[in-house]
Amino acid sequence: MKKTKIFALIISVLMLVSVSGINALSVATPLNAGKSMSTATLVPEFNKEYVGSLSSSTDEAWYKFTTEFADAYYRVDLINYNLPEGLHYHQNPRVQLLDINSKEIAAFYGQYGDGYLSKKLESNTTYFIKITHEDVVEKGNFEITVSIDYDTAPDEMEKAVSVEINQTISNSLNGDYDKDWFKFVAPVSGDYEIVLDRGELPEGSHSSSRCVNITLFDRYSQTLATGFTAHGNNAILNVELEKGETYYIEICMGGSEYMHTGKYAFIIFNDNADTPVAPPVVTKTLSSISIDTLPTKTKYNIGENLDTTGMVVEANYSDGTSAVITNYEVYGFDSSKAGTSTVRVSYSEGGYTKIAAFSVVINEKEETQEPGNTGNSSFLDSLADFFNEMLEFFAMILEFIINMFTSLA
Ligand SMILES: [Ca+2]
Ligand SMILES: [Ca+2]
Repeated sequence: MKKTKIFALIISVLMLVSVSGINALSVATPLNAGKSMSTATLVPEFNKEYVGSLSSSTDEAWYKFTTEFADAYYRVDLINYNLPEGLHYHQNPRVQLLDINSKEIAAFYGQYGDGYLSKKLESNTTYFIKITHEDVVEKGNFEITVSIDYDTAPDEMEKAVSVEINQTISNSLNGDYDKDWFKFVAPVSGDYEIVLDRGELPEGSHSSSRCVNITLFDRYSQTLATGFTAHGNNAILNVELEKGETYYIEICMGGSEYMHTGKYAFIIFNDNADTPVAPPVVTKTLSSISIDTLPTKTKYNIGENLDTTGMVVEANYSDGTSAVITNYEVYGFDSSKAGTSTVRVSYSEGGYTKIAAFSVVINEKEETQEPGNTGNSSFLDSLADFFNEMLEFFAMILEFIINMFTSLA
């Protein structure tokens, strides 16, 4: 091989390495951790991957985040990039979730390096994440993500959400002993079959403590039937129900696997039921949301309220279709200080929640400038401010003189 060819080869390999390096970086954003609770680094965005590091066995990586909604599960995921990992707990990274009083809310040692926790947390509260590793001798990286999952099925029987029979109902278990309660009224007397598909949840083995559990109750909380999904099979309950009676379904993970999160689906069958024919099983799921048109107002003064007039939000689905949505939630707007405020738009459908964001500018003073007119704006602004102040000053002197003459007269 000629020397030039070898050089060309080396250069292409180097280019390939650097390009893949850039790709890897574009997925997760570096975010240096604080070294103590008081210097904990704020996780800027939920559902986004950040990369931090540990450099010794006494090193501590501290992050913090503030919750927004009640009835939301906050999940902390850790992926070990190149820290030591092994069979024993001390050979893996340790992740602790603490409240402001240093009380541990939940914790895990990454199994073979990786792991997660999911907890239903108080709304509008700051929590801390502490990451340590007993076996680190040189600097290594990890990836951390804090994400939100909404629990759309209540945890208590009394609040059970109503569902129809002969229709597929999809929802998700969100970890942390999540229980999902549903209720239905039997339209006819007779035999019913309730089928639970574990969906994304773990397969489990013969013991119900390791599986997705389903239980049917009558309105007196008496258990009528119970089942669990094992060895990849659906859980099937066969029961005889009475017309007009209300029945309750509880779905949860078995005790030893309570932290698992994922989607499931179930259906309550009755062939003779006088209800609409079941629609085809929906296979499309919400994959993202996008802000199609930004709100007309993008600049605010301190203290002003958010105005989303003109905003168009679209939901995008796994089958490539999309639809304009209006029942989304907007949060995160803060006009208490000047600068840029990130406004988030959140939308849930079929157990999936997706978030999009846009930024607005919060101005220190009243802005008279037309939107889109940039250029020498800051110079013009200060000139306008200067003249305004001059006018105010002359008005003050005039008022003083008038007052003086009035009092003399
Ligand atoms: Ca749930
Ligand atoms: Ca629930």
